[in-house]
Amino acid sequence: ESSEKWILNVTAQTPTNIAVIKYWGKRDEDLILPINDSISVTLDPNHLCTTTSVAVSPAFTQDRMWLNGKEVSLSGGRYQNCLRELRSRASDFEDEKKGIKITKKNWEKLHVHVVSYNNFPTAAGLASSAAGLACLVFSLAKLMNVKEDHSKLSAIARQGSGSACRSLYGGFVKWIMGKEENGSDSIAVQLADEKHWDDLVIIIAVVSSRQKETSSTSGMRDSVETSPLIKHRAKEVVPKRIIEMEEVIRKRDFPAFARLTCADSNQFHAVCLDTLPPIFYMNDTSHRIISCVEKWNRHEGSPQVAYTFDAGPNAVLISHNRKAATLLLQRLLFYFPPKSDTDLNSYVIGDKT
Ligand code: 2P0
Repeated sequence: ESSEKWILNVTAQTPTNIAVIKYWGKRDEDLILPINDSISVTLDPNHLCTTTSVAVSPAFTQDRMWLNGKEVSLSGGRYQNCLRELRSRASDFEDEKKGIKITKKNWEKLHVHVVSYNNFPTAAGLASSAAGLACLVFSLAKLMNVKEDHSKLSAIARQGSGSACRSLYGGFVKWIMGKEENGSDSIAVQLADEKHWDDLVIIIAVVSSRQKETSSTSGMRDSVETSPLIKHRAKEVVPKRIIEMEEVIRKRDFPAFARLTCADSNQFHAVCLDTLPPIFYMNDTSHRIISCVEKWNRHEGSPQVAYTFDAGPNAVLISHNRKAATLLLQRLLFYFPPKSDTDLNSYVIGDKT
């Protein structure tokens, strides 16, 4: 009948986040519960973000999703966990004008379609799961009229991908590891909003556009099973760094922020090397960028730029302000000169191709 020919949709946009105190290692693989707290900064939504549209209609016969124009399967456990958690919290919805009425019970039977785009090349190996899963959970929650606050939604996004829970807030965000076995207290909280420290400028140096060889999920599983260093890190090092980092962010103390951020990135990669078999996420170009920034920071007397590397060779460079960012770009272009015919918008520092 005509009254059943409706479609209801919601579109949302979510930026990715970059950890300055890293998450690496789970204590529960299914619920995605980490072995330590982490802190991240959420990027400006105009860059590195995911746009997701979700729709529901009685005409849909199954849940389906398209990522960057290609259909992907929603049958994986992580997607299913998120969908189940959201459906169980859905509320009644009514739009009299359009003749749409969905009761709480109907949500269990109705199917959704999801269309998601990253505004950056997924192949560049830049964190895409964080923005993607956060956006999926947020847009579905809006569509299904889920009446939960951001922290509850973060616990659902966490079950899609750990780092995704931190993308539900802007500014600086802490993912609290929590104590509960069911994960109910493993949530993200905002430490400071996006206006608190808005003179920071983040530059991402794409070192290689190739896909990483070891996924974060399997890499951190191997680290938890084999690295002696990861235990020391999670128990002794990170808890102190979290307290220090919160204070440093509150005070906007850039030199201390840079020292902590660089040290934590380096320890995360040391844990990777301490894993059996060792995991190499950084390459020679990454190492050259570190040396370049370290030398410059020493020369300046107090750090002007912080570097941090995730599960790949690309450098995330956080500059104190626009002036430091301009000087940093000059240095990068000097040390890693592009070929004369390079399009600077897609210029990759280290690819030999
Ligand atoms: C982070 N990373 O804190 C750390 C630093 C990579 C290095 O979170 O298995 O894709 O989906 O929970 O979230 C990447 O791990 O892994 C990550 P899952 P995820 O940002």
